[in-house]
Amino acid sequence: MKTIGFCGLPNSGKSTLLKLLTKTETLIANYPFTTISPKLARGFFISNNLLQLHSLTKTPEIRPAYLNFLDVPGLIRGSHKGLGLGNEFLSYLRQSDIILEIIRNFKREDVIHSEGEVDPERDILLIEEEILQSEKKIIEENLQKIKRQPAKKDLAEKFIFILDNLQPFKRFPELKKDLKEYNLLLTKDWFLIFNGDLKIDKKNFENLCFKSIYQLDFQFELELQENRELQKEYPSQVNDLLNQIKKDIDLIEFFTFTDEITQSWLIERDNYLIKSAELIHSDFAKKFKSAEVINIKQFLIHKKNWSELKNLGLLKQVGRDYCIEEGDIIRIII
Ligand SMILES: Nc1nc2c(ncn2[C@@H]2O[C@H](COP(=O)(O)OP(=O)(O)OP(=O)(O)O)[C@@H](O)[C@H]2O)c(=O)[nH]1
Ligand SMILES: [Mg+2]
Repeated sequence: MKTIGFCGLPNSGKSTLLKLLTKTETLIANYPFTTISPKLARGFFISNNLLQLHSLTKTPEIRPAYLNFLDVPGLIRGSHKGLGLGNEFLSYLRQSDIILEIIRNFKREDVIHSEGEVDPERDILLIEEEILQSEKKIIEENLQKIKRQPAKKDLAEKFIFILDNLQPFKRFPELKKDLKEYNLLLTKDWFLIFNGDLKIDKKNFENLCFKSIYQLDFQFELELQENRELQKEYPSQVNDLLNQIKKDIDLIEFFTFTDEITQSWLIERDNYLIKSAELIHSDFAKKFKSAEVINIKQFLIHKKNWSELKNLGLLKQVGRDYCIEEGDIIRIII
């Protein structure tokens, strides 16, 4: 499952977002470096489709798909040189598949900003500078190690290409596969979220390196989660955010159900059915014979059980290289 790592300055709201998305208890406080070790938690993705499907299957258990979120200590000026919890922080972040940069966009006197005033643009530049310096160091060290190995010539060329083209907000997603074992932050997909209620024009940040830019008032959402009265007036935007992230990282949702469990899954778009079989159970992939598929839209229209749908010829019989579509309900035959 994909892991989304949070990158941001201290007190930008990383742990607050983790709590919002994953509903796990975590230490949130108005002083820098509240978080001193990484924390991984699951953000469950409870879609309307899953709930509607469950209302028909009525299984005792419902198990939603999830994304992993990784909260890490804050980054500060000089992190790449090891200041604060710098190096550690960056190595944790490298373990994530995707980076979500969190930028403070709220004023609060009692919450210290490590740079003084609230200034999103300055913070984005600062984080970028730290990331660039840190990546440069890692690439140079690795290049040094492999320089005299003729077998690693290709790899060395790739490192040199990055060093030659290094500039703020430049990313190298095309090298992600070739440099996989190095887990470089510069080959990952980056997303940005502004936390708070101050006015901001997202358009000003569109041409940097972020695949999508979001905005949410974390503190307000947290209060909303705990206050039923407030919920009547203001619908929460947390689920919308999860949905948007899912879409932007190009995942699709599919479903399975047995007599016991109704379950949703997230998988990368354009994947073969056999990949989903692996995800569900490694045995399913090994013993795979064929599969029956119906899209949830049709399932909700007909409201019939599986064998009735089969008799009516509404189930598609597919093989291992069927390409899974958003909303497919799948039954694997082994
Ligand atoms: N007003 C306001 N306060 C917020 C918001 N988000 C977070 N805070 C407050 O800011 C403080 C820091 O939030 P955290 O989530 O702990 O920040 P962090 O980025 O995890 O900080 P470190 O772990 O120190 O790196 C807490 O007191 C939060 O209540 C917001 O949207 N608005
Ligand atoms: Mg924290």
